[in-house]
Amino acid sequence: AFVENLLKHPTFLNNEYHTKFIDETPELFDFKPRRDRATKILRYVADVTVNGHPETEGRPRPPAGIRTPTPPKPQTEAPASGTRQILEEKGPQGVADWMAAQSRLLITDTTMRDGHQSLLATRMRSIDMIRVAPTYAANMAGLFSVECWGGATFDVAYRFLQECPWQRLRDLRARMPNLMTQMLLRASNGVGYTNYPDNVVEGFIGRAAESGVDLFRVFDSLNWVENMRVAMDAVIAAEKVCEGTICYTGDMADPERSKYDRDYYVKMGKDLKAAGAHVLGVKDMAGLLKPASARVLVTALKEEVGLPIHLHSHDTAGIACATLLAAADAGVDAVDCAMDSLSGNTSQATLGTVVEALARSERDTGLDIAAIRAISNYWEAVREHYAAFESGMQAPASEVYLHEMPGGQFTNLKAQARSMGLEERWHEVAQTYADVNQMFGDIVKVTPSSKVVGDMALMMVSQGLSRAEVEDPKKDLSFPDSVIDMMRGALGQPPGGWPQALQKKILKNETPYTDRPGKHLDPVDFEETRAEASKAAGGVEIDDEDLMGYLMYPKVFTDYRLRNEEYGPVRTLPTQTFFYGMEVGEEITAEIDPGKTLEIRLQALGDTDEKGQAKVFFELNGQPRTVRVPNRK
Ligand code: BTN
Ligand code: 3PY
Ligand code: ZN
Repeated sequence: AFVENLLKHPTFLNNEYHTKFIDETPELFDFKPRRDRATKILRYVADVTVNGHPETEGRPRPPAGIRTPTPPKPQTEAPASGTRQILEEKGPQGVADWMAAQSRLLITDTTMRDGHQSLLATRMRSIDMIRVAPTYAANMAGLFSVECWGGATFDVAYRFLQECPWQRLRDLRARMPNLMTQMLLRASNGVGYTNYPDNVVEGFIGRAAESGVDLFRVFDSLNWVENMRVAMDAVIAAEKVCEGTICYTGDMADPERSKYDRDYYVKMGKDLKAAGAHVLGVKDMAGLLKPASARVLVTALKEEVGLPIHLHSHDTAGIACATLLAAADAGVDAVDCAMDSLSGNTSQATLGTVVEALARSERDTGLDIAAIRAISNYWEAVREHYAAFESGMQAPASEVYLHEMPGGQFTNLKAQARSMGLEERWHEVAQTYADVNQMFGDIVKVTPSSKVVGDMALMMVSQGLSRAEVEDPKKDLSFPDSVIDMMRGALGQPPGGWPQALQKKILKNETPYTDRPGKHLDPVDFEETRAEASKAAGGVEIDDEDLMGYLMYPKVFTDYRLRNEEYGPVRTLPTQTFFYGMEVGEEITAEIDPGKTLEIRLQALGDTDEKGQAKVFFELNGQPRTVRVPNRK
């Protein structure tokens, strides 16, 4: 540890040291006893075994004796070439041209991103994805793309799963060399909840492209194309596929909701094309697009915009398959589905069902249904490990047409309502969410604007406030910070601007801005920030991926790195062990480096001493090891 401190001391690094340097630099002797990674992992396992994991405490448990699932075998060692090769050989425009030339319906598998984001609170761990990735490459080479990064997965990986999202990306990329990886990017909001400075958005995208993202689905939470350009330009500069995306909201067929009609979407599609999109995304984040409207919308966009179209929907109302099939009939190029066992309800349409429905038709997907079933069976077994994060949603519901909550928000907001003691009043929350939307001027609701609507709705229900009371200029109220920021213009501008009377009430005498939020944010000095991040995380080295993690989520990243020093590479533990620890007599393996495997056996749980330390007896690669951890029970 002393040598380690010495080697990274700036004076030493700058060659400014002299013979007295060591005597005059007492901080070189500030070190905790250094533990190796195996010891750190044992401490983690011991801690969770004795104390439980805070995230699964009090939640439903997987069945006793549950085993780590085995992925189906890859059918070949040399996966057939796929869309990734098209991107490498012909570039992003080559991918778009290839899409347009296909008669089959192209399919994106969203299981590893939106599927578990919408069903399991984004809690799926990398190891469960990485183990099946070679099977995807070998047996699903005909997929258009695998959505496996972005959205909420970035933050949740650091915050709740104690793992590095970048490593997940690199590991998946390496194991699926023939498939395009896809990420969901919230344009200037990156993978966060607020606009970031332009150079952070650009830096983040450049890094993501280097680390393995092939296709970027870029959307703005208010459908403001002006606020998407920085992100789209960066994707284009990285020579990756830029899917400029329209968020679908409201009901195109309803003349009362004429703000978001056919012409609105066509205009936005044209604007995205002019901004350089290679592919046009249609993101129906709440599952509001009805089959008849899908037909009208796809036809209009195909005719008037002319880009290949990639449709994303949610099955919250139980209608997503019908919507995708209608879109397929109208000529949509690609659609999003989740593997059967992680599909339905707030997740995507059922992949195997769409494949079967189109088999032997003009739009036959060409995917192997037996391979799909085998992979779905794997995900079914994986899903059992995440029982603690199931939402309890028992059936699809048409109520989504009332509240219009995105699939990824629905279960989260429900959990938030539960934690505020409002579970019994859920349907009231849903109605209030709809009222808030109207009060805000009928806006697109998707991360982060959806969170603002949710914050306001929860406040109103918990304080018993009606829309009329909130709007009453004479009634003094303190609004949630997220609402104040949005009214300031910090997320950008919705079509037609914010309702002025409400905006005035919320901002009092402050003048809102109406130009791009990025214009008001100074560029970040990356090297200064790197030093700051290193200091915050206890002097560790901060590489470019870490730096982007810190820029998106300073506190979340710092806490992750500090815990990493304590617990080591816990991402290599089986999921059951990570969330529940071990049973006496159980044996597990954890591959901490390629070829370096720890065999861990829990021998016994010992007593807790007078200092509150519990003794835990392991065998590590056949050698006895005793670990002491604080007993907090
Ligand atoms: C978290 O901090 O919420 C998640 C990271 C893991 C924390 C570990 S789990 C074992 C130990 N017990 C705790 O309460 N925290 C750590
Ligand atoms: C996200 O931004 O995470 C979403 O899934 C939006 O639908
Ligand atoms: Zn979605």
